[in-house]
Amino acid sequence: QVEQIGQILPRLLKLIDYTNKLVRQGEQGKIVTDGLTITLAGRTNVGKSTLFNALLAEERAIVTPIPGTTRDTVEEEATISGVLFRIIDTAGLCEPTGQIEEQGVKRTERAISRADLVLLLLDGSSPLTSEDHALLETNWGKPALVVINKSDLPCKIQQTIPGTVKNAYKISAKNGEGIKQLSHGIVNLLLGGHIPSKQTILLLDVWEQDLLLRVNNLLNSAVGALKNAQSPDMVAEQLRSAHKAAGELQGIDLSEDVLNHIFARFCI
Ligand SMILES: Nc1nc2c(ncn2[C@@H]2O[C@H](COP(=O)(O)OP(=O)(O)OP(=O)(O)O)[C@@H](O)[C@H]2O)c(=O)[nH]1
Ligand SMILES: [Mg+2]
Repeated sequence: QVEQIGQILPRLLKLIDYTNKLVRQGEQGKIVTDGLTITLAGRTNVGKSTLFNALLAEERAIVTPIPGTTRDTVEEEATISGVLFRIIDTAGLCEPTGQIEEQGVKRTERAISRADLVLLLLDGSSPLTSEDHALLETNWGKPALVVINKSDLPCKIQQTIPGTVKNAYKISAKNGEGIKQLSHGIVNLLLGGHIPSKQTILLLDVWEQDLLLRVNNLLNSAVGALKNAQSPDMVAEQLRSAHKAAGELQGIDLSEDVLNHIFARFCI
């Protein structure tokens, strides 16, 4: 038995490696088809809409020096470094003073909850306000980057940014300075620098993705059970389920008879 377990374990670990790779390729496939969502957040007047336009390379959102210009979320698609992104410009996060602001803040919060990445914008040309501080202390529960805008003006904020998000990019949304570095930073953070290509992706539907994750989980459980010297029956049951799910994934309906036949020869 010990000898057989010794043989099974490396093969299972190899299979887990393989399914891990397929899961990653499936995630990349989802990114290619669905894109990733970036939400621009920050207090009013920091330059969210200007950055939004710069990322889209078009004058889509209204930009004015008047705080509170953007009242509603505005959403557009853009390709950054060959990756499809959905970028959402939002109403500045502030203490709402009326019904419009209240609705705007609610929509901003919804846009943040949908985001794969939050870009928290600060205005580097004026000292941090209590609103900036509150936003810097926010736990977004997802990847976030701090972007210090208006680098074309004299800097009025400390180099070391307080709060939970450590990576800060200096840009001028108005003249384009630092936008390239920011784009690289975004792709690095979300994709580990790997641009999904046709050769490295796997297009799976939700059902297939589910099955693949099930195979992966069951194989991991089987390995855990083997390592903890749990009953061979338990290991066999997990492997049997993993095999069945892998069969389904390939469109093969493995009936009980077929499984019994396979597992009759497969003794642990
Ligand atoms: N000098 C300078 N001004 C900028 C820059 N980015 C934005 N601005 C100016 O800052 C003001 C506010 O810009 P917006 O893009 O409207 O700011 P916002 O964060 O969308 O503001 P709200 O919609 O009110 O929340 C405008 O006058 C912009 O021209 C920049 O990089 N440099
Ligand atoms: Mg705006």
